[in-house]
Amino acid sequence: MKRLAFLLPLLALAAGAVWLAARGGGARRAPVERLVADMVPIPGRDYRMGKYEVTQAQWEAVMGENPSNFKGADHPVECVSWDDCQAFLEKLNSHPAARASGLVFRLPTEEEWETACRAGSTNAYCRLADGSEITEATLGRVAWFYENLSTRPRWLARFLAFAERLVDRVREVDWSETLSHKPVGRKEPNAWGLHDMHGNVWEWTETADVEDRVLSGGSWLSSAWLFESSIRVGLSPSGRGNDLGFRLCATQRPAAEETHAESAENAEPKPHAEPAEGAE
Ligand SMILES: [Ca+2]
Repeated sequence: MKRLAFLLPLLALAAGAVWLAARGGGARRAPVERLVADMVPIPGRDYRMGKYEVTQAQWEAVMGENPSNFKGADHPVECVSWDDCQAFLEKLNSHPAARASGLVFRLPTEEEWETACRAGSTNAYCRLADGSEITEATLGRVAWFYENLSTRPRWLARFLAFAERLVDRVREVDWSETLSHKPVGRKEPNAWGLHDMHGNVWEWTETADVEDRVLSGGSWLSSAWLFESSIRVGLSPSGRGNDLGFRLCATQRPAAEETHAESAENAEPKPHAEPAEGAE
């Protein structure tokens, strides 16, 4: 019996390790591979949209640094200008994981972004997988915004802060207690499986507005009316802010380009190639 009692703490430790592994989702994919795998086909259209806003871990994996003000590996990257996004896209498109996917990555146009956000809804906000449509009253189901970031009672906030610190220490994850954007994918997705289209961080689009570029979706600092799918704001392409991020859009690489790239990679010099029949 004494021997069994000695084993109990070890069993508890093993159970804890199993729980932590399960909570971490098992094997994790590398950030860029994850980014490429998370492109969701948009029904009836020829493009895909990122399931989540681009995260800080993903940005850092491509660019080698993280410019975000509020740090968190699985939070959306922010403080990235439209120009910065172009540099990111150029590097991403030459990454082996991106090339292997056969996709070309870019920013969505304003129209592509709005279609993806609505997921079939014709009202101000998105449609959910169950067919219901989000209203201003139910926006908290899908969006992080300033009014719903700080609704925890003080005692609960203190308890959660303690629990979060404990989990951070064990898993070495940065769970910021500061009011800011949240890790991507914590809110319900829209009917097409896209998270955080409303809120968290504004998202750069490809669309130009005179000399500005259009941002969509509202952010953690916005009020609910700015979350309407059709609301757009313009900002200089060099503008940055801790509530400005982006999400990827991708289209299939043209077959001719793929074949050309493949044949260029596999091409071997053939100095003694026979001329084709009939050729001079
Ligand atoms: Ca967003």
